[in-house]
Amino acid sequence: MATILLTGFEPFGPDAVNPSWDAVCRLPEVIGTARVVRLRLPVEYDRASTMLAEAVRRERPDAVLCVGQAGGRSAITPEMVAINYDDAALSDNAGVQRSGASILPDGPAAYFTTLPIKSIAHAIRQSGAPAAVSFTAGTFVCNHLMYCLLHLLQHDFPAVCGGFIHVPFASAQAALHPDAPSLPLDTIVRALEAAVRVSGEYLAAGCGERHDAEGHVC
Ligand code: PCA
Repeated sequence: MATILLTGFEPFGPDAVNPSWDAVCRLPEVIGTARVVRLRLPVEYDRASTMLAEAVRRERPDAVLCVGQAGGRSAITPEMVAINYDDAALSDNAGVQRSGASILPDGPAAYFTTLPIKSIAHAIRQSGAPAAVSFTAGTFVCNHLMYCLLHLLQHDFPAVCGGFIHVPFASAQAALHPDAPSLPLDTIVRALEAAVRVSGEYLAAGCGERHDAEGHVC
């Protein structure tokens, strides 16, 4: 059985909750062909990526799927790419603010996800939630974590797949963000369950690209 390491974040900014962790917590321990191992991460550039690297070395997962909140988005968005750039007006939870800093000065400009995000987005929509592939994970802690994860995997664990999914606000946050879209937490949980199921199937199939009837990657 494959092991998938799933991470979510603690709350940050004005929010008392973060639906990424709240949803990850509610997932069952076994989903399809995969066993789920969970990790709650701080919203801190450096500590989040260090804790994730430690967990990858400890747990030896077959895939790593990190989840974060993207307030203002209306859909669940598997991320295509992480860029080598930290830049946010908001400070992280350790009080660190970064303006246009490279994550790794000698690292590549970007890393692409190694999870089948088109299939994941499709499966999420079938679970009843809106989903779309995203081509920016932002320039705050989530992008930083995804970049550091994919760098670690490429260099030290090339057989391990990695990716990131942003989720909208949960309905419980709507009072604090009346003009932003939100989804019921149950819907986010079902969506992540679908994402893990597809990732497990992808691992079980040997990580080959999937193609639809017309030969397009899906
Ligand atoms: N979202 C932030 C960081 C933590 C989280 O859940 C982001 O999108 O960078």
